[in-house]
Amino acid sequence: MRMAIELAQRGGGHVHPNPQVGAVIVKEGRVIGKGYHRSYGNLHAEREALQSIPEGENAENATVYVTLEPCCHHGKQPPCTEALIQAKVACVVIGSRDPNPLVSGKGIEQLRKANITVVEDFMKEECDRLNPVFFHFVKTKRPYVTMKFAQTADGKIASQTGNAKWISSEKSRAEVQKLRGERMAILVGVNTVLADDPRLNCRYSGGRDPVRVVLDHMLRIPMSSQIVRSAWEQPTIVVAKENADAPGKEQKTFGERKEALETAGIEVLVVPQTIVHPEEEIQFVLDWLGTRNIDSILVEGGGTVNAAFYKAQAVDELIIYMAPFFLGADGISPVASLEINDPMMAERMRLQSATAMSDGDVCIVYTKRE
Ligand code: AOF
Ligand code: ZN
Repeated sequence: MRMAIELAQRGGGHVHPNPQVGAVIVKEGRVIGKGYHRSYGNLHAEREALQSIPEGENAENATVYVTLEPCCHHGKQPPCTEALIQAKVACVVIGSRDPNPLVSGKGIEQLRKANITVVEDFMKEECDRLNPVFFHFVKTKRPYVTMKFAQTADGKIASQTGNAKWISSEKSRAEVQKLRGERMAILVGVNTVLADDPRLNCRYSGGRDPVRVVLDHMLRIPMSSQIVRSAWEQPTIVVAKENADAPGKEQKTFGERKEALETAGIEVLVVPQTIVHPEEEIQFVLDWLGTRNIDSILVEGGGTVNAAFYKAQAVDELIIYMAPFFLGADGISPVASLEINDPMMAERMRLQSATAMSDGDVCIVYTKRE
């Protein structure tokens, strides 16, 4: 199964929105076939493994280790259960269950009906870790939320002047670019756009640019910002609030600003007035993104947005790059006010990994406790 997991990982970044899956076929104590799901729409792991068996050998009476319950439906590919039954394997050892309602449990049932021994939940936790986004999205129809920030060892993301450059090391920053390519969308608040004028693309070779989502109640995003200027090349959604009106010098009405953004290639989602709390709004936006088949988002703050996501209990994964220096009490915190008086009341996350990066940085990954 460990070998199957390693194989599955090779599909990372290529199979989305399908899961990463690996399969290994063992007969008389020898591995005779190996396969993994290589790219979206292509052969599933089980058929890849069956096809890899050398001539003169076959899978009759073999044991198949597969990281995910074999599918039993016709999608872009024919059912894997059929291939396994036809090959006359004796036993199938499964890691994760497939939450896809078209499969869930039915794949196992079909194999058992064909007198194949099925072992379930084998190294389930390790296998589940291959596909957090897939599992989450199939079950909830909402994107898997990864929040990420780079902070100092005393928990600050910028100096008091707002300078957030050069907190984390080069290697840490390269990892973030890679992550942007792996998530379908990236979300920030308009204050981040006003402060940094980011492009929010993926500058990792081979990675694709995420859809950009900007939370911007009053449509304050400047027409001259990099995001607006590149909206035709990289899909962009601006989330506004019904009847929110902008202060300031700009004389244009909300409707006029909305139209100008739409003309520039931006989709404007207007949150209805009936939604009052920021937490409710987060849930509304996540539901809406889900209907657009956006299965994953990377939340890159700032503090107000981070606080709203945390309060809404909408953070599925938290990635912190911690750098080995202080900025002190006058530095800026990654999360705006949460009004938590009793630490016992705060939602605690589960440590998944802590990895040493370069130049003294540590990458910490937390996941939501279910
Ligand atoms: C497997 N092995 O390698 C994968 C599976 O459209 P299709 O035919 O590619 O089907 C996609 C669904 O099949 C996917 O949502 C998941 O339930 C299952 N993926 N199953 O047995 C694989 N990639
Ligand atoms: Zn399949």
